[in-house]
Amino acid sequence: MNKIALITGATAGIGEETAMQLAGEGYHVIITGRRKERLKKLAEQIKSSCNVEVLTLTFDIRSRAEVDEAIDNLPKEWQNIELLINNAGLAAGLKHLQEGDINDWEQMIDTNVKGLLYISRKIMPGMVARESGHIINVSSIAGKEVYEKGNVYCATKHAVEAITKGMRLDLLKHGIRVSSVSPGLVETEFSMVRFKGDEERAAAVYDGLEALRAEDIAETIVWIASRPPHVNINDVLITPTAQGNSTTTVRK
Ligand code: NDP
Ligand code: 8X3
Repeated sequence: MNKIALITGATAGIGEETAMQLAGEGYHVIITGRRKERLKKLAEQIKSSCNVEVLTLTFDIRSRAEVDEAIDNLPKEWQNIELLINNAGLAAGLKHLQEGDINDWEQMIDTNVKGLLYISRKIMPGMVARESGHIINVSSIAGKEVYEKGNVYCATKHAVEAITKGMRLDLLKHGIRVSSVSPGLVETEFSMVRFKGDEERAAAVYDGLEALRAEDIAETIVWIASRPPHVNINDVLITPTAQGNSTTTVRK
């Protein structure tokens, strides 16, 4: 029987590629995000190339009510989610704390921390009841290091690291695996979002080095998910070869 995976933030970048690769591995996929048209397009793409079912759920993960409604109304055949990929997230702005935009801070905390918790809280009880499941959180090198002006984004990813460890301990006795993947620079829409559509500034982030691609992270997620049941990959830190750390050591 095909397993079910739910991927948050599947309208772009790492989440979109992960949904495609998991579908390629035979998972029925629930793809989520705010942009309905993109979800529809991805669903069509997956259905045309993989013999799996796809369900789209459009919601803003910052809204507890929207998350609850989406998960509470899952059709019966979609309720046994085996794999949860907590990927939806963003960086908004890059400023010294003393000049930071508080709306940006709230957006990052609400999405990267509270949103991840909202959806996990809805899905974990089913996994516990079935004594089966795997949660993979997309953290970041920013969850391990702090770089100048990265302050609040780094704080949210440090929180993801703590939540991942907490989940692992709390779910241990139920046989549920909890992992995280922590990427360095990946060329997605991430920097366009961070710099609010400033294409030049976004492109400059990846200029002169070969960044990771969404595929690289998706492959890692698929690998983590496909280990034998007695193996839990706790964390994979993955950077471009040209990136030493998340601060200034980028070889160009
Ligand atoms: P993208 O901007 O390409 O994709 C982000 C995804 O998150 C989109 O599908 C977006 O969907 C979704 N999302 C954002 N806000 C919300 C929201 N409020 N509600 C629901 N979905 C939301 O970025 P990436 O693919 O790069 O990022 C994916 C994850 O990887 C993030 O958690 C990011 O922090 C992390 N990461 C990225 C790195 C990078 O260098 N790119 C490095 C390390 C970690 P929509 O807008 O349709 O709602
Ligand atoms: C994204 C990686 O280093 O640009 O999480 O913050 S970084």
